Amino acid sequence: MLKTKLTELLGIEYPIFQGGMSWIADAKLAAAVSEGGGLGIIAASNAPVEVVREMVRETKSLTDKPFGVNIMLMSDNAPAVAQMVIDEQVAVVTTGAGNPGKYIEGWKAAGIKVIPVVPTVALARRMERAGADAVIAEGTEAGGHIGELTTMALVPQVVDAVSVPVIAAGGIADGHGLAAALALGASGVAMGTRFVCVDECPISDNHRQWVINHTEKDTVLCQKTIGSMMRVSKNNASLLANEIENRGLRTGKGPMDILKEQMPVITGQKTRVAFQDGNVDSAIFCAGMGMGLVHDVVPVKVLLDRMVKEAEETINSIKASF
Ligand code: TUI
Repeated sequence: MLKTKLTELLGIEYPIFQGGMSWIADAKLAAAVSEGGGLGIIAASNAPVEVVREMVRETKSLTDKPFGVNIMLMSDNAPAVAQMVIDEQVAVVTTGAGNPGKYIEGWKAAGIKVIPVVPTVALARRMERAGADAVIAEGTEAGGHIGELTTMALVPQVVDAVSVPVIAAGGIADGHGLAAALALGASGVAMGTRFVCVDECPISDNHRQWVINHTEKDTVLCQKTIGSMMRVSKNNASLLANEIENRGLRTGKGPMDILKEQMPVITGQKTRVAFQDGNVDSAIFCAGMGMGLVHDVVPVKVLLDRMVKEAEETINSIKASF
């Protein structure tokens, strides 16, 4: 039994969130995570609002447990999705890639639990003041759009700065990571890369095998110099994107021109197709530094139970050493 401020706040069994992974986090994955005792999350990503609404309704048909919707604030769909989660009475909203301040009052009035991702202590403080129920402190080890601070440095400083529950993210993929996050004062964890390798993840086996076959050294930063740093898997596509970026910088191009030239390589549409056709070198894929901890594809329930058991064993063995 693992009870934290987070399990109490949301009425969930395990303090484990599935991240809002673009093109991956659909109704079936989110429902499986919530049914398994964690918090499943649908990624709104860049999808049309009606597609996201359908995912919400499908998730409700698959589980009675709470689940969340992740809103990517840089997406054009963000205002419409922000209203849709109110209309559909979604239990939890998480946000990424921006400041959700202007939406928080409306979500709170609708009884939604609001949990923004924060890459800094300052934003954590601002989000608490704006009414956030918890924050996800995401370190630079995470896949996708990231900040500069490591999970180890960020999480305890956010814990000290706010009184709402803190969820640790970035580089966490097993029970040791969960135990470590709790030791840092977090009330739970969020994971993306680990949830790629579960039976319920709706992408090709090729891609899952790529994650299993690669390690902590197989991620790379993209778009660092043009203001939108992302951690992605090191493959032909990300190496090409970085070549374009480096050449652009050498020849004095501005960020917008570099981005325009990179677009055919980095576009989300390519990633979406590649997740289905299994061509793992044809597009960029978000991946976190915890990749070397992922060794198998298992049902979500097996992953969650195993992780919590490993965290308990880890904590007990540390206790026994005193
Ligand atoms: O959002 C993520 N990870 C993501 S979003 C994404 S889609 C994308 N595609 C291309 C470029 C950028 C994104 C892929 N991965 N994680 C949560 C996260 N949020 N990480 C960092 C932040 C963040 C950054 C700045 C949150 C708030 C913020 O606020 C700035 C401000 O306005 O104060």
